Amino acid sequence: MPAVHLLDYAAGNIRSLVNAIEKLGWDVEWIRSPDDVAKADKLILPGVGHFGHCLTQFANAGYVEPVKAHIASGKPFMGICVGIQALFEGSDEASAVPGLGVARGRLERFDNSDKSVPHIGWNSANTVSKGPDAALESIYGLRPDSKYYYVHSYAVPYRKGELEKDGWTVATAKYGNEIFVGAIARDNVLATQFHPEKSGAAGLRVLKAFLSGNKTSPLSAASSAQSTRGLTRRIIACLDVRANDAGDLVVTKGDQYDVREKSGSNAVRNLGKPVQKAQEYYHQGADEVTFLNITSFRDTPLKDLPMLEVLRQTAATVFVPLTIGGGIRDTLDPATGRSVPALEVATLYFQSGADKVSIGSDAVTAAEAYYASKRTLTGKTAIETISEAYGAQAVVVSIDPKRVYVASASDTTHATISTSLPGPDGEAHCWYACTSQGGRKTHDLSVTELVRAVEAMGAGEILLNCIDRDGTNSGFDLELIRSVKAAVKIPVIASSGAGNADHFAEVFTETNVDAALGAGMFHRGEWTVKRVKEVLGKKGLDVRPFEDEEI
Ligand code: 1PR
Repeated sequence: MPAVHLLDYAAGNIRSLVNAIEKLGWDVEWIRSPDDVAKADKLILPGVGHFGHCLTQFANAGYVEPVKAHIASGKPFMGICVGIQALFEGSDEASAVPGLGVARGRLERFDNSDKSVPHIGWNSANTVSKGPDAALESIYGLRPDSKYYYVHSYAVPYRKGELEKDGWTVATAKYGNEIFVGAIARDNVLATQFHPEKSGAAGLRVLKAFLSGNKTSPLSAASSAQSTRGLTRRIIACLDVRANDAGDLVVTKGDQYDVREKSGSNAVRNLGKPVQKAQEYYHQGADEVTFLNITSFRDTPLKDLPMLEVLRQTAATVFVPLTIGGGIRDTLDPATGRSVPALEVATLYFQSGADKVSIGSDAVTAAEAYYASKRTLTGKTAIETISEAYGAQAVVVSIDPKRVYVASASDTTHATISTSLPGPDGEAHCWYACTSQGGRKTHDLSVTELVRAVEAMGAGEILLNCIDRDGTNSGFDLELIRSVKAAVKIPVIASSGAGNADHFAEVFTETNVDAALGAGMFHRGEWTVKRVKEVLGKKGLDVRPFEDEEI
């Protein structure tokens, strides 16, 4: 098998990149010291997380000159995410840390006054160039009508002509009103701000073009039509997973968190095998897949080796972002009695192929401690340690709120909303209480307090469930979603209650939520992700175009 060299300088979680390269039939060889760089023919510089941490590690390990020499030698070079950022002169994320200066420009933080930051999701990489005979060509397989997966808070603002003046071909994307650099290419260099390894067929095509040295290829007139240049509406398929009574891991789904059959057997509802289901949703066009290991609050996930295997098999075949939740907290290894920090548990998940981890119960405990200590950040919580090590984009907080009705706002110390869905006794006000342990324990902490605390701790995204709506097929709780969106700047995923495509359309038009998630309607085969997206497209909502070609 041909080989590509990957530079290993401890820059976050790159398991997904290795999976994608192997899927394309290439071997990965690691560069673990500066002397190894000269051995590489094709070199990839990955990197996830914080510019300052990555570039400092990179420089301290002695890679700056050997990598510059590789680029200058004309041998193929690809930078991904922090790998493209490294090529520029610097970043506002760590102003004192220099980049390699191969390309002119600096990274700036996205303006969050009108949109969520980080920028997470599927966006464009628009570029069309003309070949020698004026025919349209795609650069490294990039197509203007495709969408690619981005996750970052800093980007190089696009200023027309500046990079082009130095010979770069530039692919751009638009977030809100900001146009930024999505990818650049010149001679032997290709670099992408998006993650090709997590961008489905469109991304694998780019990676393959780099690996096989196909810098340009003909572009059909249809593919050269620029898609709407913004972020698309993200649809996430969620798999609640647990062991059934026979001990096998199954995808399950209940209503209001009760996953047992209501009649007869009282068995755990079995809706399929986790890996197979995840693959199905990937091929239907799901923008992300989330696994929630719903009983791991009882046991440590260190005992859950089958779950890690599920993740491994899924990550080797599913090339969109994978999130895993359940049991991410400081824990005890039952085999040795050793205490294992949450960061280590998360690392186990990342090494098995997760791109993000989702923290539930532990976030509630951490938020309570945060308020009890007058908003002190200890740096020791699961959210803080994982966010510090892997970047905020890798930390999702999953919330399981429940409505608490009150007759009047003065009946509680919590901030209430006036609701259009009155309570059982006609109560016109409510607040949302956080729960933990799969809804078993209710806390005197409101969902808005929780999200503000976890945003301060460094969470990158909120997965907003709703116990009242879970499994009801009655649509998302728009009032809950609006109140959480108003409280934080990080992206929010709406969850619980989706029963048809119109519910997705409703949540995207009636709120400014960033993504929406469905479970039961997909598991029961009532809807495919593809059909949901078709309906959204017809309603004028921008979704990622369906691409399922074998690469
Ligand atoms: O607390 O860190 O160990 O994480 C446990 C995780 O498991 C939490 O994210 C929690 O939300 C989840 N969980 C625990 N018990 C259940 C249960 O159902 N008994 N599932 C559970 C949460 C909610 C969503 C569901 C949506 C959409 N399920 O995952 O998929 O409600 O469903 P729908 O579209 O069918 O309405 P920790």
